[in-house]
Amino acid sequence: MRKLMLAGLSALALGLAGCGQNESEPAAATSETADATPESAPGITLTDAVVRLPVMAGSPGAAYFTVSQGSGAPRRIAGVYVEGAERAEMHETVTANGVSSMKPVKDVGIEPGKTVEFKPGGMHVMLFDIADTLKVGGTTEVTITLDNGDKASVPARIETVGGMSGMDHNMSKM
Ligand SMILES: [Cu+2]
Repeated sequence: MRKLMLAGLSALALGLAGCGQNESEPAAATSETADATPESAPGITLTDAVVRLPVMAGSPGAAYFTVSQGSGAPRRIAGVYVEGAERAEMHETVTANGVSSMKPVKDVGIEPGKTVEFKPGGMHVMLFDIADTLKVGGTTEVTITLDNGDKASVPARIETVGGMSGMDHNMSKM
């Protein structure tokens, strides 16, 4: 066995990194003292979390939620994790010359007194490789990680792309 195998592996890793390198991002997060409680970032409130499953299995899904910061220094959301999704990327929908497209964003700023919404047509989270354990009508958990390493989690309702009551998806099935 030569280096071929290694080369293959790193090519795979690159492929997986795709458009968002969030995962292996060194970020600004220097490891804090061990007594910090990372699971509940002080002053951070996460609400209205929804995970939308793709209509076609294997396609990306999306996650939406609202973040507000009540106190503390301005922070950046450095990463998002959705239980049941292999990978989550923060994206922003941009419209130029009447054409909308989306691009990955590395981090998203928050500050006290300000509310940031992740929603369709704006900032959103794209979900890749979604486990089939996530079912419409169920719940999962969305966790954000801040640039200082603090985290905040919230339960998210699971819907289809049709969302609300739109489309003709049978919610009781599955
Ligand atoms: Cu997107």
